[in-house]
Amino acid sequence: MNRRHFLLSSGAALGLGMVGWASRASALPPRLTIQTARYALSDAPTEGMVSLSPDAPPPVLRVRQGEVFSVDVTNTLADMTAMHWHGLRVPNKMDGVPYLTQFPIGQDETFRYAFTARDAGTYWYHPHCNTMEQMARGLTGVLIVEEAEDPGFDEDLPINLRDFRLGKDGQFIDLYTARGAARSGTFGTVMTSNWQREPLYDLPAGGLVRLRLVVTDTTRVYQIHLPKVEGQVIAMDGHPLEEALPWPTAEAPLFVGPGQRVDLAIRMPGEEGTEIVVLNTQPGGPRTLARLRAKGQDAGRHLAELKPLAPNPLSRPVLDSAELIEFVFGWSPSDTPPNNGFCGSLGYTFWSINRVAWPGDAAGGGPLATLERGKSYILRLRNESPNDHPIHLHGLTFLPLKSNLRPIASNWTDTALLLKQETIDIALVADNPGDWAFHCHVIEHQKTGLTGYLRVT
Ligand SMILES: [Cu+2]
Repeated sequence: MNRRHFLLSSGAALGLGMVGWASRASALPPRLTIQTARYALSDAPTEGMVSLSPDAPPPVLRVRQGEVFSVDVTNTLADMTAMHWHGLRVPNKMDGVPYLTQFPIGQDETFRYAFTARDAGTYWYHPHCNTMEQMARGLTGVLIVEEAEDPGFDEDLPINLRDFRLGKDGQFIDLYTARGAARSGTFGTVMTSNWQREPLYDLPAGGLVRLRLVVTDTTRVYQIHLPKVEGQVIAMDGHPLEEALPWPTAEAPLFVGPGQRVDLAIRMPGEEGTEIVVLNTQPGGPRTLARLRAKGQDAGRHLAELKPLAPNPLSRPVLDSAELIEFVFGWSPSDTPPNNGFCGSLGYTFWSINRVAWPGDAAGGGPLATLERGKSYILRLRNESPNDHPIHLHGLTFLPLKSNLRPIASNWTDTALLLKQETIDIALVADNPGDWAFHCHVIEHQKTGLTGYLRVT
């Protein structure tokens, strides 16, 4: 049994990935097999889930920065699929968008994804064909690119945050509704962290912990804070912060939309047994997402001991010469019939980009815009609807510049959370050639028109 198999079977890679930094790099299985699964999300096992093993959540995948990420994705489902590596700057052919970058993966077919992990940080993976169905049934996992050098934490805890839509019997109910798709999306009924409800994690007392919160939900915008905790926001959407973000509070929680991630450095309480909580602000009062309990003797660590994370090798846009391109996200102008090829349809069209409704996961006409390789651009993203839209761009990393509604920090990201009626300017260098999907990450919006793509020539 080699180390890779040991990591997989020991549960370290399957579950939390909570192991020491040195032994953690490249805990990468050679093959991911998409399959049906059952798992006790509530009292009774839920049938008809989709995962990468028959009875466990999708594993935390880890690779070290600069190393090659290579996995064969095999599909055993009757429905087609494709795998997308959210936030990673990969060659276009490895981006996992059906029809745009590859043909969907049919039953018993395998596609090899291989690319160099250029940027360290917290990313995730999910299907981009039959996206609604397969994500809602479980297929969303955390992908971590380890820094080339040890950042000095005592523990590293990824938490995959998402809901499931289950009835009282623990079985799936309608994964979406027309009413939800036309508004904020259809919310789940069971909130989970790593597929558990309010899990409790034992972490070293007085130790420094890197908490990676990954919102893989199809709908929910989280509003996170950790009361009475000494901590720092160190990265957002994978990348180390350029502009500091305040430590979130009950009054000013951190908004993390579908597709987004936040890395927090926290110092665990020194006294063994002390518990702290990760909370989500929501109607009806704060909700506990996870509990963290101090274990062992006080390690006596201090946040000040942490060196800032090294920046990723990104090209900084030149604003003076950047070309401005405008996009408007809104209601669908007409009842465009959905036509999704083999990647599933919700059966209706509600949304559009620049008044054009995308007919499917990634089937359709020409690009929304063509960008010249190497040039800087400012994209003006205008949300003219009364709903929030986390707008995600594949293949390129951008800097938000300003909002018409609020002060926003200018930190590298792949997903801009547009609040209702908000306009955000973002800037980027078009340095990765290909056709890059550009869509809302509320999957019901994505699947009912709010999708398109940008071409970098
Ligand atoms: Cu949306």
